[in-house]
Amino acid sequence: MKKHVLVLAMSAMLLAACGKKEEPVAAPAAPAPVAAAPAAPAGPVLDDEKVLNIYNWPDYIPENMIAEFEKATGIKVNYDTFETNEALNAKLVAGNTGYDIVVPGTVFAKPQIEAGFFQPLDKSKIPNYANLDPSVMQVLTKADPDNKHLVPWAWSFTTVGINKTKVAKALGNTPMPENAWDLVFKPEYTSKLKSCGIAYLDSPTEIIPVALHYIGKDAYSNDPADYKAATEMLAKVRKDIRLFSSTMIDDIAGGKACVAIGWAGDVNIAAGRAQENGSKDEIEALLPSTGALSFFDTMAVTKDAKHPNNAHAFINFFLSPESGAAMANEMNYNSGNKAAVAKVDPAIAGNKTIFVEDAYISKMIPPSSFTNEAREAMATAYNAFKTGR
Ligand code: SPD
Repeated sequence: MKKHVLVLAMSAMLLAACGKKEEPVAAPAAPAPVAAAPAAPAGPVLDDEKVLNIYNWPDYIPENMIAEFEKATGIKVNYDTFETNEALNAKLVAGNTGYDIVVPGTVFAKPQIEAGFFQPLDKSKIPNYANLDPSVMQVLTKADPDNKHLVPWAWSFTTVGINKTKVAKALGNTPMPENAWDLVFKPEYTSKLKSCGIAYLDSPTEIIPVALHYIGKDAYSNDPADYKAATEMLAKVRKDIRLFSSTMIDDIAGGKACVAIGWAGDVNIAAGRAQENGSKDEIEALLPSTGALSFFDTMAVTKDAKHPNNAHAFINFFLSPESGAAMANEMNYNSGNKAAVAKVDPAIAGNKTIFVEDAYISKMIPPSSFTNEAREAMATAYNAFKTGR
């Protein structure tokens, strides 16, 4: 990766040097020739049809980003959303998605790349690729060896989010546990917190891995026997779970849930939304003592994209320092864009659940992936737990 950054930097230096050398040649001595037209600034290569179809998670893009891209390029963006990796995967497996860019998590992207769902990126059309954080690109190689198909959209971690005010009231004299996962997995706590609402993300590949981690197993185990052990633990708290949610931000901000298994970025969004709605309650994403599960969502261009050039133009736009900073400042997500960091608001840059400190990063469980068979077994185990069977 470092080599790649170096090569890009060196090419840029070479180009700059070449430009300087050419200047005297372009200013010839008399007799004056017909003046050459000034070179137009090289813009991105676009497709004839000025359209781009994007499929992404909800609440995951700064408010004006699409409008700004449309204004800069004349491309009309159609933007749809999905709520789980499973939903996106089902679309990709069915084929002919109609989307040019999709945003899978790396846990799913590995088998998706292997299945040939994405085309390799043409990095010559993404000059802002050089802004990416090499350490993030290194993590992506687990799903995408050689970084051929994916660039980061954002990363964060799956954790426990709480409405501190409501949780303190519901727990009464019981002190907060040392390990925040106890709040959502240990009957001693869930039996008290059910009064103010416990919510789980509604997806097998979100809940089973954190449950596996809680019972001391590999969060990315491909062994169905481990799923059985995880759902045995989960069955003990099933009656206390109020919601299996795909609208977590509103559920926390609106008071339907006081504790949730959710994504740190969304919990931070919920905190801001509750404040906007006039709530004085403190909402926060916790850093469990045993670690949280980091995740990386990525952009990929579908293999049959009808607008691949427009897709590359959007990826380049997204990888600008301004877009990266907007992802942090507005959406509370770290986009893995190193050049953006200097433009991030100090309050956001100091939020340890957005810009996670190295000491906690080393505690986090990095993403891995599941085989298709394991995912099926996991879905069966999860559905049995959810329906209380
Ligand atoms: N607001 C949308 C956040 C998207 C999060 N994707 C999470 C994937 C984790 N496995």
